[in-house]
Amino acid sequence: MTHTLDFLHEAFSNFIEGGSIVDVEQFRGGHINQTYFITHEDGRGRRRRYVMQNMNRTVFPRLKELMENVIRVSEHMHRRCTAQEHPDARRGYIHFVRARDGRNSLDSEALGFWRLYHFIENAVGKMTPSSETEAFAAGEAFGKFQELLADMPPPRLHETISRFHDTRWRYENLEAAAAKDACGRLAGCRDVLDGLRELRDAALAVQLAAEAGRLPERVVHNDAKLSNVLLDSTDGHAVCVIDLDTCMPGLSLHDFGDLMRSICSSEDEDTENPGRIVVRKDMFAALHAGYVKGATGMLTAEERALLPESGAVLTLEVAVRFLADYLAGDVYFRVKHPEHNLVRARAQLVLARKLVAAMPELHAIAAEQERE
Ligand code: GN1
Ligand code: MG
Repeated sequence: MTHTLDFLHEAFSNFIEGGSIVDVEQFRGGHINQTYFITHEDGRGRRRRYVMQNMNRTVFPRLKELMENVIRVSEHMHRRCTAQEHPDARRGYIHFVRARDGRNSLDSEALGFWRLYHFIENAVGKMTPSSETEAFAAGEAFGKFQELLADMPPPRLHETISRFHDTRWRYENLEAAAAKDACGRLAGCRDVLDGLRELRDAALAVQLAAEAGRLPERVVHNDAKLSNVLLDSTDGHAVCVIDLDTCMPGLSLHDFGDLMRSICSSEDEDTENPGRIVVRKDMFAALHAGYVKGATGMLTAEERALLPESGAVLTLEVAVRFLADYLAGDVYFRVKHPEHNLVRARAQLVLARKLVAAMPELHAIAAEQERE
């Protein structure tokens, strides 16, 4: 475990008084924060599970603003789910637990920055979908998520990480990291760097449309991979969109593109065998249908026209970020071994190439659904 049990007990006791912690499990997913599942038993023998997270201050320098955003988003989701008499409303939003001093998190010099929320029972996050039903459910959940947030009252959400989906800037950072070659790793990854350079035009498709004023700003999730929507363990329906840390003003296509990246690939994000990657067109069809249904008429014709392209855009953007981090010495994404970021970048580059090659077919699928 990254933190000692004593340390975790102390952090937890800032939120919940009394009772005892009966189990702690570290969550192995996520590239940024440290996440623990805590089972607590209160004085009357009642057990409850919580998620306790230690937030990464380097990646999220504006944690106070981040917490304001996620609480506003989850409260708005709660209101909208309740108003719509959503059948599973109780599990449809993240329920944060306030610290005992009334704040929404614990910010301590000694312990770090922590937050706590209720564990959502009987639901799972998946890396790759097992069926078209799951792809549809995930698409619908994120479409609905964007639609539910469309009437969020002002003010605009804080931009907690600036230039998060500024693809051109991500490329500039990669070039700067390659020029610096801080760890002497460039020689071992030139093929990936060249491959990413070749696809730069495809990577800029969404940004250019936005800069031309053709895409509306919306409140979006910005990290809409499949594992960030929990699916019911019994029947697979989408229960809750989680990991709201990057919820910010952005483009609908940023979410759809990330969904494509995680759902339309036959392999994991960090596969060591990128040659095996196949673009799952069946999954794309299900995802596209679910997303458009969930967004219930909110999307403009220009947004809909770029949905297929957004998958390659987001895949390239994250590949560029993985490679830049590899060159800089793994300072941003958590890695399991020294070559991990390079493995991720290579896999995502291969996926992007295959998405670009499949573009005519993806457009044909989307067009057919538009006609129905
Ligand atoms: C990071 O930590 P996680 O897995 O939720 C990253 C995303 C990337 C993703 C790649 C704040 O998200 O932007 O798309 O890894 N989050 C941040 O899997 O940079
Ligand atoms: Mg995230």
